[in-house]
Amino acid sequence: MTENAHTNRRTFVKAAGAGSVAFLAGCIGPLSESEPEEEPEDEGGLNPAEDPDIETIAGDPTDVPPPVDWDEPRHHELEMVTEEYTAEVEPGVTARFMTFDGQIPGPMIRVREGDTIHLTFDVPDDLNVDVHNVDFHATYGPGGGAVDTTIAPGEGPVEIEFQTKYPGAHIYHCAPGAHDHHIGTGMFGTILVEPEDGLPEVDREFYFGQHELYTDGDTGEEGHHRWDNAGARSEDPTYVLFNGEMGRFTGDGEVGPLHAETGETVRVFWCNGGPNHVSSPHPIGNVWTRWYDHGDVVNDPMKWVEGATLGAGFVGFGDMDLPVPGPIHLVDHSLTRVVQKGLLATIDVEGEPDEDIYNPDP
Ligand SMILES: [Cu+2]
Repeated sequence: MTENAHTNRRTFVKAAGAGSVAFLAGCIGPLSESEPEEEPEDEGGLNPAEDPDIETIAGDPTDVPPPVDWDEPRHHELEMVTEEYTAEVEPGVTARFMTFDGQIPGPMIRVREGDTIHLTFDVPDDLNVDVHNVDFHATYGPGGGAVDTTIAPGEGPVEIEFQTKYPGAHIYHCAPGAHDHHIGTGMFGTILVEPEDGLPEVDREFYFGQHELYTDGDTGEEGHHRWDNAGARSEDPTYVLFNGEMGRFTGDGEVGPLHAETGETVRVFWCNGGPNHVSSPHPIGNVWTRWYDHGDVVNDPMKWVEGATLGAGFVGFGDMDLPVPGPIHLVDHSLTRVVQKGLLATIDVEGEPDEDIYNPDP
């Protein structure tokens, strides 16, 4: 995508004809043309972990486009490519992921109310085995664009154009029929449509995608995990993750905690891909000074709330003040998902203590 709407994506292919598979994307439609994955047979264990074909599937939470700085409607060229990869969920555990642009969540898109987006969408046959599309909750139109972007590998690219008529933080996701499989393994992201007057300024912004991974293995069981339709039907995920990888942004993780400083204000975009579970976003050791419930940027945000309910398939976001140092743990307060299924990220706040506010040794 050009201009400020989107940050750092790859190279893409030129436009061609449109896909023709019609269905009720955005609702429950008929199954995609690809075969549903077979139910795994219980043979007493998983296959060995596979060699990952990407270093990580996790998007960088600091990779957030800058705030809108224009005050007239603008045109954006947006290019999106779907990419399927085997990657590690945690050491010794691999799974097959489906993504927009090779990362979970898909890249954050940031535009202004009234802007126009020209999307070129492709499903290259060397990176995909399944049919994909994209449903933007930020636009009017059949399936949010999914009806006209549905293509099999090698069939594209396709193009659509849409206007962002209403503001808010919205999700985009794949909706091919097997919505749950494609979203659960990574095909979702955020499109933020800023209101005409913009949003309050903050010092740092972070972007996370929560999702459920349903597999034929147990949590932590070494080997290659395959998508499990039975687990999805009972809505009993093996993992609940930020960005497709367990603990990547914690004290134990590959990257470690994210950084902020006392005195700053930070914003967290929380994209709950689902596909099924309502989230209860909470910052342990802090509070949402402002919480933009379900991405509502028109009404006054909620104030000083410890958490909120965030439906599956929606985006909320919150701002925090950082008066004292220490870790802030981002959790879904349905805490089994945190302590047993992998959902945790940490922001380490560094700076001077304020013992009037918090004194660890009075
Ligand atoms: Cu898909």
